[in-house]
Amino acid sequence: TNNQEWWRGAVIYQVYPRSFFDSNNDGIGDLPGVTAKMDYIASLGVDAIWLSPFFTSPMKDFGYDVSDYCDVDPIFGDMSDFDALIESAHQHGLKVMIDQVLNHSSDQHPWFVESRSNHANAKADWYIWADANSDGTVPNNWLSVFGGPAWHWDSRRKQYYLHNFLDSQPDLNFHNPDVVDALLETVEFWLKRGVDGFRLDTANYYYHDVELRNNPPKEDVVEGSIGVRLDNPYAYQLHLYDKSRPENIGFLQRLRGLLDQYPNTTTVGEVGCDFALDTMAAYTQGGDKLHMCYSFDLLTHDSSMTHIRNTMQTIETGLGDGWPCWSIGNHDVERVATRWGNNHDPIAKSKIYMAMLLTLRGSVCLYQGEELGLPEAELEFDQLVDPFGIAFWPEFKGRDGCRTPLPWKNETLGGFTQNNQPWLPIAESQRALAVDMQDGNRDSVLHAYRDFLHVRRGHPELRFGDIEFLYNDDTTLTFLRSFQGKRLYVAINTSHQDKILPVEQTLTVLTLPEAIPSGYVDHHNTVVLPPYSVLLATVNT
Ligand code: TEU
Ligand code: CA
Repeated sequence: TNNQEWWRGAVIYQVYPRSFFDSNNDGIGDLPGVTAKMDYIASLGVDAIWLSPFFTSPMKDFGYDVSDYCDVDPIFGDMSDFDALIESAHQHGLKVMIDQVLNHSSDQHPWFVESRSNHANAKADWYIWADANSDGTVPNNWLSVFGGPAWHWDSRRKQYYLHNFLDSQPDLNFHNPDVVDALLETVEFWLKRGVDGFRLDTANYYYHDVELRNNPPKEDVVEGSIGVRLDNPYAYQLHLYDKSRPENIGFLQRLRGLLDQYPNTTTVGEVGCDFALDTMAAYTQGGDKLHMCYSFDLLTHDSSMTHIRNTMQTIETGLGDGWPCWSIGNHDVERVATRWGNNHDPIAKSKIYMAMLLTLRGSVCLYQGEELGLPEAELEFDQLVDPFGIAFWPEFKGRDGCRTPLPWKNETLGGFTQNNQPWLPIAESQRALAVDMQDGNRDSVLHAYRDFLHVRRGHPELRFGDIEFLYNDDTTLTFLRSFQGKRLYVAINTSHQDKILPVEQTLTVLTLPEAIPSGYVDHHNTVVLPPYSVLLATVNT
C-alpha cells in the first residue's frame, strides 16, 4: 500500500450547506453559496470538503432523509450547481466528499412508497417489515436513537417497519441483494460525477439480525460513547442485534471494490456503537473495507487528556494497518468551544484543542465554525426545528445550537443572507467572532487554525507518523510522532496553569506562529508549558 495517499492524515472540512452561505437570499444556505466561499475554505489550508446531504429530501431530518439519491434538492440548487462546486473545489486543490445516507431513506422515497403499498409488490422486501405480536405489540425491544420504539405501525400493510432514527427514515433491508445493488448504483452515480469520496452516515447500522432477537440490557452505562444521552433509554441496551452485525463486513468489501475502480477516492464511516473502537479497527484493517472511520469518543463531554490518551492508545493497539479519523465537533453535538470550554477561556481552549487534534495520529474532520471558536448558540424552545431536540427538551436541547448559520460579518444577519428570516437565527453570541472580525486579528482562532494547519503540512511526522505516548495527566498530554527516521516531540497543556516536565530527550524547539502559545525548553532540561500552550520539538539523535 501507498502510505502517502491523500486521505491519510488529511484534514477534512465539514460544510453543513444549509448554514454555510445563502446565495439567493431565501434564508437557507445552498450549493452556489459553498462555491462562492471556496476561496475561504482553501485559505484555511484543509485538504478536502465533506458536504452534508444536499439530495432531494422532505427535510424531516434536514437532508438525512433522502427521497432521491441521485439529484439535488431545489433548496440547495441543481445538478449544474453541484458540478460547478466540484470544479471550483478541484481548481482550489480541494477534494470533495459527499455524505451517503445508505442505512435508511425518506418515507417519501419511491422505493418506500411502493414497498408500503401492499405485501406483494416488487419492493415489498426492500425495507424491514415485521408482523405485530399476537397482542398487537412491537416485534421486539429495539429502540430508535431519536426516542421511542424503533418500530412504526403501517396501517396499509398492517405491519411494523424498522426505523433506527425518525419514523420518516425507514431502514433499508440490506439482507436483500437487490437493495445492495441499487444503493451501490447510487454510489457509482456520484463517483462518475467526480466526487473524491464519501462520508458514510451510520456505517455500522446497515444490517440487522434477521431473527429479530431482543437486545440485552446494558450495565455500566457511561455518557457519550455511542453518541446518545443518558436520558435516552437507547443508552441502556447493549446493541447486539439492531446494528454492528457481522454481515456488514461483506457489504463494506463490495463498496470498497467499487471505490477501487475510481483511483484516489476514499471513505470515512461514522461508527456509533458499544464497541466503536474495535469496530473502527475491523472496518479499516486489511485495505479491503473502509479507508477510515470515526467514533463518538471525542464528541462527548470528556475533554480530559487521560480520556484522549486512553482512546488513542486503545485504537492504536487494535488498529493494525487500519487508519483512524477524529473529530471533536460536528452537526450532531454541542459546539466544542462550549462542550469542552465550559465558558472559561474559550479562545485559548479552542486553540489548544485544535493543536491537540492536529497533532494526534489520524485524519481529521473539522466542523464549520470550529475554526472561529464559535460557542453553542442558545435557542428558545420555540426556535427549535430539530425533531431530536424537540423530543428531549429541556434535558437535551437538540442539535440546532450547533447548526445556526455561520457568521461571516459582524452584522444582524451575519453576512450569511439578506433574508430577515434565516432558517435558524444568527447567534448573537457568535457575531463578535465573525470571519471579518477575525481576519484582521493576528491572535484570532481563525489565524491560529490557518497557521497550525500550515505547520502540520510542513511535517510529515504529524500527518503520517507513528505515535508513542509519553507522560500524561488530566490536562497534559505528551507523545512522539515518528516518520522515516525523524521524530517530533509534542506536549500539550490544556490547563490555565504552567506545567513543568522533566524531559529525557534532547530537543530542538520549533518556532510556532504567534497566534499559538508555545512551550519552551529551559536550560535544566525541562519543558515549560505556559497555560494552554503546545510545544513541538524535533528529537535530536
Ligand atoms: O448520526 C447518527 C447518530 O448516531 C446520531 O443520531 C447521534 O447519535 C446523535 O445525533 C448524537 O447527538 C447520523 C447523522 O450525523 C445525523 O445528523 C442524522 O440525524 C442521523 O445519522 C440519521 O441519518
Ligand atoms: Ca438559499
